[in-house]
Amino acid sequence: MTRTDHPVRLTAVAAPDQPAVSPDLDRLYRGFERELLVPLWTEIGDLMPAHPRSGATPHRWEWDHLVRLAAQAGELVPVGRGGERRAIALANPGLGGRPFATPTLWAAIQYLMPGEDAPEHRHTQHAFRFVVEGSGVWTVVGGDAVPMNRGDFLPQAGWNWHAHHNATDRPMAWIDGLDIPFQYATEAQFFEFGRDEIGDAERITPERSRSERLWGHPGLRPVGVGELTPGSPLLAYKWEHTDRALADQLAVEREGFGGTVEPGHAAVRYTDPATGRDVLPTIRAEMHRVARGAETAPVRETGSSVYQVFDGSGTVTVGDHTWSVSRGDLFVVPSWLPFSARSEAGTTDSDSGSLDLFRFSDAPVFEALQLDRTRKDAR
Ligand code: GTQ
Ligand code: FE2
Repeated sequence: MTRTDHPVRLTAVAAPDQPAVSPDLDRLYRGFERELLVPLWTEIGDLMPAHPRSGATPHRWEWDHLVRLAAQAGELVPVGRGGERRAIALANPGLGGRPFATPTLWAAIQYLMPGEDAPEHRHTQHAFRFVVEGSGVWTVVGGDAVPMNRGDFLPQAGWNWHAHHNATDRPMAWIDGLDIPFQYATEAQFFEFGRDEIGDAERITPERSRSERLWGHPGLRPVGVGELTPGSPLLAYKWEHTDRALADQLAVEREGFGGTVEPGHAAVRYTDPATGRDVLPTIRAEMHRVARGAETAPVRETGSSVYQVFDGSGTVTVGDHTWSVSRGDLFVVPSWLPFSARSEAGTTDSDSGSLDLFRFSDAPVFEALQLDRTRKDAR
């Protein structure tokens, strides 16, 4: 934009004790425009609101629709160098068509056809994969092949080389979460291409990655491992552990010893086994279980979240929006809007009736900047 474009456009406004916009006042505003100046008094309500007013809108995406479109993309759009990934991002309707689920978070469905590879690259953006259904893809992070199965959470901190390969004869879908919108605002991103083909030594399909064999034993830190890079050194958090942690938490609560967030609401946070902190510098991830017939109290928090229903069905409320949700559905909770969830008794005998919600958020950023606030609303 050149200096002569005068991108500042102002409407003269009379001050409260001034009857009207006088010619002098209008001249003052044209002067502001020419010099690229904007007075605080016309902007303060937007710039310094009494409480957060997110530009993002509560919205829900149905998994069936996402998978159907991703499968069509699988038939029509090749994956390879340049586009890098067959990933299709959730675009929040309040964010002007940008591929941003919230002002800070990217959420996408990624799809790989049988035998396909997504080429190696690295970037400063922090990322994770979460698998709601299917199996058969290995993500190769720094040469370590990590299997992906239903319920697994796979963090992958920025600047690690990574590629994905589908070793089976079936397509696979999963979701990616990244801090792309946050890093876009920081203007501090870097990106590099890696090898066009990963080595045969990495196109292997181990049941457990090196990282899991070193770091996947509760409370046991490998003594011989040297200096660590940012983010969790554990590259996969297996569903069997998450599931057992939630079931045990609810059982301890039922025995009268507490341990849950609130009655009938168990939750675990994925943490870095080396530090006990969040798995990624900018992203927090959790799994919540709302037991059969239980309901969570409405909570407001600064910062935004994306949820995916992992299992069960129920009703979720975000601000003025209420949706029925079931397996795979995604929805967003913008900053400072109250969120609550209720499980619905399952329709089959085998269904436990609980609602399992995978959640990721930008909380580590807000905590680091001391901008985190939480308020429990009265029901
Ligand atoms: O799988 O490496 O959804 O780099 C967006 C950017 C996935 C990935 C996304 C990425 C990736
Ligand atoms: Fe990537």
